[in-house]
Amino acid sequence: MPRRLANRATLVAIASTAAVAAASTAAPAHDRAAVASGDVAPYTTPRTGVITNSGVTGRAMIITPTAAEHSIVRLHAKGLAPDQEYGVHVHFGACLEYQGHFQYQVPGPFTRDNEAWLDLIANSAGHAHDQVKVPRLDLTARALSIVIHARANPDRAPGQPGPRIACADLDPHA
Ligand SMILES: [Cu+2]
Repeated sequence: MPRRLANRATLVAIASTAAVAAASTAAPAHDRAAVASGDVAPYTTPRTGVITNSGVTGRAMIITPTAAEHSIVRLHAKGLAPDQEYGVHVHFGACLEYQGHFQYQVPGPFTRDNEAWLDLIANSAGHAHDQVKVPRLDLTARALSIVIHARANPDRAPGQPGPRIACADLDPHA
């Protein structure tokens, strides 16, 4: 998958650049990249469109390098059904605000290009990870979260991603 290989190479490049910057100028971390991260947890409050107590946990992170035109969205999860695929999106607002998909153009099309999507494909142990390079996300403009849905994204399998099964609030930090 060229997209994933490119993304992984980009992350390595960012890490290398950061290491060089740290050695030569000792610049504070927030001068190199903005980072927001959080733990993935199951929903516990019953609600329409939500599956509670899915047992899915993990860690989510968005990295926005200073002055870059892109961000990296990264997700690890476990507790998934073996060999099953799950659609994931960056959503506006906190997990318990149940807002819709983050969109670059609002309102705009519900597409991978206008939103920030990931695809989790669980291994036989129910673990999965994905990382994507997307157009720049401003991590301080408004709250963001990452939502894992019960089924695959619509451009990868018939149907819709379905109910939410787990979520991470993304807290910006320096
Ligand atoms: Cu979603």
